[in-house]
Amino acid sequence: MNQTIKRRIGGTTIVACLIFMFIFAIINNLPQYEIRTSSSAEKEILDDIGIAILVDWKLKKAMEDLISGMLPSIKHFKPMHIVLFSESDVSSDYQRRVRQVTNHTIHFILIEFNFPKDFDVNMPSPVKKSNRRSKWGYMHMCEFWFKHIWHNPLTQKFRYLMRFDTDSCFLNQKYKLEYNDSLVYLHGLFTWEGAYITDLRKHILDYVSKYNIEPKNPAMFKVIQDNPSKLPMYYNNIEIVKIAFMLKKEVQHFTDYMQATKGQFLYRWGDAPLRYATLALFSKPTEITALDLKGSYKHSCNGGY
Ligand SMILES: Nc1nc2c(ncn2[C@@H]2O[C@H](COP(=O)(O)OP(=O)(O)O)[C@@H](O)[C@H]2O)c(=O)[nH]1
Ligand SMILES: [Mg+2]
Repeated sequence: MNQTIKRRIGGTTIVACLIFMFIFAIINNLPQYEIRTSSSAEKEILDDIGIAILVDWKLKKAMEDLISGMLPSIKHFKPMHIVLFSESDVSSDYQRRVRQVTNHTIHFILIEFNFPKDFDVNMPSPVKKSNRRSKWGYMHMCEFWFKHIWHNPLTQKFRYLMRFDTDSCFLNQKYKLEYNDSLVYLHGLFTWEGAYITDLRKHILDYVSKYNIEPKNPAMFKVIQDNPSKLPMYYNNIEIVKIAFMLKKEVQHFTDYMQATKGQFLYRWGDAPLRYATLALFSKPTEITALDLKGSYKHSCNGGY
């Protein structure tokens, strides 16, 4: 190659580089409309309220309860999105059967159940051995409803989430789906948890004093403070929750703190007493109300698992 050709190629490369840098600089300085459009599309709201159910597709009874009890019992609801979360795959036969019994839009979402870091899965489970349940399934389930559900991308496409369990059902069509924007939580019946609460109260109170929390709901918090041998909770096999509330920085901080104790796996802390504590600390009394179930809802409908 002679010198003239080499010089020409060198010159062409420099010009190409300059053009590339020029275009790159222009693109970088353009307002990011494209990006904004696509990210807001991802955050697109599917509906104001969605329904979430956790299902173990390996548990035949849970599937049958869902298909013959739960889903047919909410046929009278306005058309809604129902998200069926599971850590196990659902067969196409069950997908078909689920879609056949409901007029609502069904989403099958595969999730992962992970153990806390350095957790010894060979240690004895805090719950009695059951022929139906897996050794750690119940604890994963409780952690899912306490922590993971709120971070799922599909969950975040709704403003409110209504939880059901596979063994829940409506007995009639009296219940009217009613909530308003001022509410962060609509709850089921009040009760006490006396069994699976090892160190739970202590951790809640430690958190409050460590981080100088002033509970937003002093009356609810007093119930936690005043009862050393049991903890208050609302049955949350049915609940309506504002997702933005659960994702608030302070709520997530508390959630992460409690999760880091591994208490849900070590002692089977339920998501219900944890939910009550979350509401006692971070929601105002005016932001909570009872669901108006008036004898129209039942749990469990066909025996437990
Ligand atoms: N995917 C999955 N779902 C589960 C598991 N254990 C329970 N569930 C579901 O979680 C919900 C609550 O479980 P359930 O056994 O009714 O809890 P209980 O009412 O507190 O005894 C139901 O929808 C169950 O089908 C599990 O190991 N995996
Ligand atoms: Mg149940």
